[in-house]
Amino acid sequence: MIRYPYKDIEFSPAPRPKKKYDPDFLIGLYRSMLRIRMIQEAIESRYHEDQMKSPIHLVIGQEATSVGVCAALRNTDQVYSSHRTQGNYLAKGGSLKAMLSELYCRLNGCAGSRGGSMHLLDKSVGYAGSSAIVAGSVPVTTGAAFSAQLLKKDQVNVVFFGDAATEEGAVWESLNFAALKSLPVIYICENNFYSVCSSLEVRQPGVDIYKKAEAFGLNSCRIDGSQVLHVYEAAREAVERAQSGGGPTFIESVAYRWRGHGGAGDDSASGYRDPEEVKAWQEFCPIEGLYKELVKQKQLDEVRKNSMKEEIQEEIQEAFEHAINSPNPEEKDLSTHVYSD
Ligand SMILES: Cc1ncc(C[n+]2csc(CCOP(=O)(O)OP(=O)(O)O)c2C)c(N)n1
Repeated sequence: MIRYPYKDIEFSPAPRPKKKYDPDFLIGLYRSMLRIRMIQEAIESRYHEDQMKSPIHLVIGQEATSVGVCAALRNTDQVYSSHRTQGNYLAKGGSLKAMLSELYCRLNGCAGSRGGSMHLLDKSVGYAGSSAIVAGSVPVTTGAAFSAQLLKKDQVNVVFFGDAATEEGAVWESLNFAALKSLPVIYICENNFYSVCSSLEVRQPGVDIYKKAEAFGLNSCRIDGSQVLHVYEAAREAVERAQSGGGPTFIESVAYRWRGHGGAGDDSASGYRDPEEVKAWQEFCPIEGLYKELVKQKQLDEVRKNSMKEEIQEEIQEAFEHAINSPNPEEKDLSTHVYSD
């Protein structure tokens, strides 16, 4: 079966983008998505060198969800995530140098070389952490939201996870508790239709994910995750709800994963999805889509785009050099951060 873009997918009445935004804001969204894409491509192009001693899960195709959500957050709001964490981390402002050092397992990596790509964190920007355990961060974020509520902290707590996480009981227990206590938490389900290489319809009966969340008493919506402004508006409304004591929100953001589940390149040749399907979804590029819109509005052109790309390229080059030239952990570091009674 080929899952053609948007066939049989209905979006719920979610908040619509406004007619007018500040041009700098829009260009900022574009740049942020472009930067994530270029970082992902740079990692991918060097992965075969086998110097990054970490599994990677690229987010190419899914950038708009990270960027749209994080644009609605403040530095003090806390974000948690899953194995596919790089886009979320970068969009929240996580340090690129520290992320690349982590991928190269260097001592100055953001998790001190202990975590690799699936365990990124940068507390200085409110990126509280990510976990390789599918759905693992969902109860943790729910607990953080409960703590924020009890301590009367003005803090919104957000967790990103994939569609397969909704096959774990921990998600539904969390949603139940969050709705019961009206917690300041936002659940972002990045639905890319696949769990490694199992398609959604062989894993779940045909009930829309966001409707299940609705049944637990949460404000829920399904949005087009390749349209950054749709994502931003849904997140903004959810943030306002959380801040005003209105409780949790569940956002199902549909966006296709262009690369394989893990590692570099596409893995469609293994037969679990048709390359034609991948090609069809690539027609709906979140970055190209916004670029065309901004050109139409005369807010961006080829020259500015190219100079943006050059600037980002320089930053990436510098960050790779920093990571590669950083010290490796030594034997004496083995027990640092290890606690036992
Ligand atoms: C509890 C648990 N079960 C299984 C795995 C193995 N595993 C790693 S990623 C993954 C698929 C996750 O799919 P999804 O949550 O939809 O996220 P995506 O990879 O599509 O972004 C699985 C089953 C795991 N890491 N943790």
